[in-house]
Amino acid sequence: MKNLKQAVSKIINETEIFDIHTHLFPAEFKKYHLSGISEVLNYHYLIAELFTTTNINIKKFYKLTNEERSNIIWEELFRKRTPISEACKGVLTILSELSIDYMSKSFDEIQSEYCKLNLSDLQIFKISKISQVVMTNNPFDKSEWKLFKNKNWDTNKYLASLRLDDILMNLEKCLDICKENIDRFDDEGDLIIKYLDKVYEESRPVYTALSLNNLQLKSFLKNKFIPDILKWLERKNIPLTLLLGVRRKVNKDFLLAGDGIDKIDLYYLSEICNQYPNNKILCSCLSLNDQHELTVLARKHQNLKIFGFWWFMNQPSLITLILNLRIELLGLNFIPQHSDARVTDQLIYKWIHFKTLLSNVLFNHYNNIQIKNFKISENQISDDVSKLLYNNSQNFLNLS
Ligand code: FIX
Ligand code: ZN
Repeated sequence: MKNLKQAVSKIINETEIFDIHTHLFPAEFKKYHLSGISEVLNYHYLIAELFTTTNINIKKFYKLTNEERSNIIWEELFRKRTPISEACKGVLTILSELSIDYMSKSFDEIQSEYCKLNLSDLQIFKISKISQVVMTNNPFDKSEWKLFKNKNWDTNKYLASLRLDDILMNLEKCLDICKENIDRFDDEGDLIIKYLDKVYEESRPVYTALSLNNLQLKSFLKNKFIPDILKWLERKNIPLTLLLGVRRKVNKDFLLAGDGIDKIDLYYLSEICNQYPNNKILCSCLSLNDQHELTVLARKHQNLKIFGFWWFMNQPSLITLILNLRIELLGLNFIPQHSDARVTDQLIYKWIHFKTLLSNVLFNHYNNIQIKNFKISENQISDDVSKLLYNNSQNFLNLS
């Protein structure tokens, strides 16, 4: 095919996206929905960069309003220094996509121009070609769970997922919440399952997720509640999503910006896949060290699907390297990216950055098979890209 490069890039830009892991909430859920330039600058990736680049007093910084914080971040990272990190470039991508000429303006001017655009979440979905996002919903956070009492938002655009980290981290609190909602139960295991049944009915989640450090991963199969939870997931036919390799509070003063990477042993992931062959497992690992083994495991377990470039992995140099590795070992049988967006506007940059990398990587692979006389058509490229950005997720979540 002539113009293969342009064809791949055009198809990628026109393909609808299913974003399988975000921390977004619909605009109707006002207290939790984040949008706008001030929130974009208050991203914990940029806050960590600010803390380690300057000598700013962390406690004082956290006492400031979001407005004041975003002003400082803009001044320190975008004006006094060259905004060259991936998180900074993300902000520049958003501003340039929205045609805001930030170089010649003060931060106040940038903000007021941004505000005037009055972008809604659905407009941002449209700009970014996002058709659906999966939220992260904690059924043990009473205030956040009110979302499902309202149900005044588009449940086809914002799908739910149940985040169960609290069962491992704060069991007593979880049991109290279960008891407030469930009158009759046999034992604690039965209580948790009955509560999961209740929140399932309320939210219709597309998967259940847990983020684990190494110790939690190692002891996962020994946890007395896990066999019942896995049986429950099998009955509901929804995957267990494992986000592996986080070490929470490496620097606790940094708060949300203070989490780091743990060293994990993926032998235990393989054991979960072996012992529960009827459960579907979605997995993303935080450290570069684990990517090769994770990819090999996805070749060995039919019930395991890799997704995304999570957090510290979401760097262009690493994405290119590991995307190639995944294609080399798995073909197109993985879910290449999720945004992890917390602020709706971040969808713009997260997906533009990824699509540029995907386009280059796919072009090289198609070019390579063309040299071997394989005739690739635009339709076939379109099918491939749809698998990567949409269908692989939909199929694994049983939505299609
Ligand atoms: O645990 C998670 O789902 C993480 O993605 C987040 O909690 C993390 O803070 C984040 O925003 C990473 O992108
Ligand atoms: Zn996340």
